[in-house]
Amino acid sequence: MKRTILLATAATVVAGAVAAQENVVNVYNWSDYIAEDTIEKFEAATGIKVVYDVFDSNEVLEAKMLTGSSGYDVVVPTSDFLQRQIAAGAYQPLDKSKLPNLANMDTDLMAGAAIYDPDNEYATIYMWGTTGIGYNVQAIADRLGEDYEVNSWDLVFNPEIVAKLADCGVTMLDAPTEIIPAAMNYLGLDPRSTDKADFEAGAALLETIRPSIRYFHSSQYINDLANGDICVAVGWSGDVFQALYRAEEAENGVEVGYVIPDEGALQWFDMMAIPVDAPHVDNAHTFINFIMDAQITADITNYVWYANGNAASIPMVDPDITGDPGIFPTEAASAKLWSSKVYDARTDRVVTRLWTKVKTGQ
Ligand code: SPD
Repeated sequence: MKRTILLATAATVVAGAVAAQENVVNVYNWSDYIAEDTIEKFEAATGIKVVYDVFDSNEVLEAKMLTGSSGYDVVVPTSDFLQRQIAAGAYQPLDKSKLPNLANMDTDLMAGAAIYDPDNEYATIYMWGTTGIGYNVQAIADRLGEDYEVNSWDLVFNPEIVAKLADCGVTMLDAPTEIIPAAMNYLGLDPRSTDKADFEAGAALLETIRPSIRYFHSSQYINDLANGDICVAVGWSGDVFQALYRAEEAENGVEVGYVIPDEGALQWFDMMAIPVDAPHVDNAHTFINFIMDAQITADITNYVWYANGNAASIPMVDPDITGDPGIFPTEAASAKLWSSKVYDARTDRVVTRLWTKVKTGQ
């Protein structure tokens, strides 16, 4: 009898340990994309431990999603990549009965995201933004004159202009599906075109300016802009604002600006989704619902300077952020934004091959 009780106790302890071990949620999000206290607050509110990893490229996330068995419970693909991954069976439908905070979401923005995910069946908006130009105000004035107005893609795509900036450091995202269409748009072509000749024209322009580009990378530019180590970065809106904020905090005299060029820019949505083989599906829903809490989303926007899709959070967002046209574009600027086209496998191969050539010259 005593032995049975002992065994039962041991079994209970082991079961408890497994349960405790299992009470986790594995999250894979973009770098520099969450408030400093979000995870802490989630763990305190739910008792669920968060294992948090980061990436800075949709291609890296996509490789993991298409291979499967990533071990992640919540991931954050951009909407065009999401669509392709949904088609490949990488995600499971959201159980909306477990997401009461969906009621907080902005219906117009969710309708925009539904173009990629009909009825928002698989994902909800995390943050959204634009791909524009971050720049060091003084470095540009020194090289192009005090009166030069930074309002055009000329700054990076006009070979003569960008050559004058090469010495202070011009960088671009390592994001072929964003940079090649931006070059196409500059040439007067449709940035959503999937015509091979249009991609080739965009890539040819990029090859022309390649000697003036210091690097292609999708996260290093935040600190480099903030420290004055580079002077221009084609980058994501909130990341450039983080650079601006870091420079202000460092009081290092660097003034950073962000512009959505007059010719237009890419607007994108980053979406929270649950991989089809997620090990902790309930916890994934608890996490997504927590993020959609109005105050939690407002805290994230206030920290990372990205616009969000949570209408209920907006009154709690710093008016300097809601009022900044670089973060919440004006109507006139919005009219010129384009959304990503989803590429099929063949188009994707064309873009990848051209991108390799742009970056390596081969
Ligand atoms: N540091 C967070 C960056 C988030 C960028 N999302 C990618 C958008 C791609 N179009």
